[in-house]
Amino acid sequence: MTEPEDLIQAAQAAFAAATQPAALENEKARFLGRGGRLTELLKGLAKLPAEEKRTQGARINAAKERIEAALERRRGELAEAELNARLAQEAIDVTLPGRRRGAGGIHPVIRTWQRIEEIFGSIGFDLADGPEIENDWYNFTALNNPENHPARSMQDTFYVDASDEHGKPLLLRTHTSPMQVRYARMHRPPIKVIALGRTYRVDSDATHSPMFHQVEGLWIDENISFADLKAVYTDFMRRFFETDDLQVRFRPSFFPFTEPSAEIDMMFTSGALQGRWLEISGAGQVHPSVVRNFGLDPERHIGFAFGSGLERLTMLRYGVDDLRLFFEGDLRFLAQFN
Ligand code: 2U9
Repeated sequence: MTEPEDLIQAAQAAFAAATQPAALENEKARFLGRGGRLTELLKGLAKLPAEEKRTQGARINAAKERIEAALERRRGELAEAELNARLAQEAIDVTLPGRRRGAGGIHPVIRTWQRIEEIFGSIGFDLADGPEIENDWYNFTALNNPENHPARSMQDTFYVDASDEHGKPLLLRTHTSPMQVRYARMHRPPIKVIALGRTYRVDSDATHSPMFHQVEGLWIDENISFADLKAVYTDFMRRFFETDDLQVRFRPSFFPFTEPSAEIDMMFTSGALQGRWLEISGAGQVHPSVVRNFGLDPERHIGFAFGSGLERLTMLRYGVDDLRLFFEGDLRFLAQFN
């Protein structure tokens, strides 16, 4: 028959061999459980004479206490080992660089917008503003665009489900010109103003987007000529592209709101794009009917205007060949401009 002291040794060895809490609890059941080895010893007491029963009972109780103490100790050791293992695994290396929140950047087209504001601001041009949802008069009629002009068709212009006070449907402005009209009706000449903003047309391919950005300039005074327009525009181009190696030419064209009208081409005389004429803007002398819509006498006041697409200017400045890249929101593209 096992001696109580041998049982202590056996339990200590079994507890030490258990390396997981679950295994330790199994060993506990084997030694201290109801059908365990200590219970077996206790059952043996019944057969003993009274005197021996007392001493043997005291030995068994002492053994039980020692085994329970050994169990507690081992539980403590395993819990500590588990904690240490977790700490080692989840250690934070405080010397690693932190994960920064990515800094946002300015969209390349908006950079162009800001540069244009700065350049024209420096030569005394004011900024016009106005709504993106316009009425027919400011977007078309005031700009000498007749009722039957194709630009007014549903295929070219986005109409809104709402009308102005004359019952005419509201629309998404097709150019920034209505801002200039609003400005010119509120100010007296000399007027030197630019208008920048989002514009909308039913158009979508590699060089057209249904939403795009324009800048337009308007200069109204008494003794100005096409030469002034050409000088201002050439100076703007040189400052925008940061080079003097650039030529500008005007070709005859047609717009309802200007007469005469011109397309403006430019050519770099150095660099990657050198030697090719590039269409960059439209321009012209403001049509007499439009000048009258400002409450001015076209015999006295001359106006010059130009208009450019900001996407086109941005594409040429950075060498981007597909306008859709500006609107896809792909950070691999956009991050290059910051
Ligand atoms: C007023 C009177 C006249 C603005 C002008 C153009 C010519 C022109 C296009 C260039 C590329 C727009 O983005 S684009 O498609 N613009 O060709 N714009 S003259 O003329 C005005 C503006 C306001 C009161």
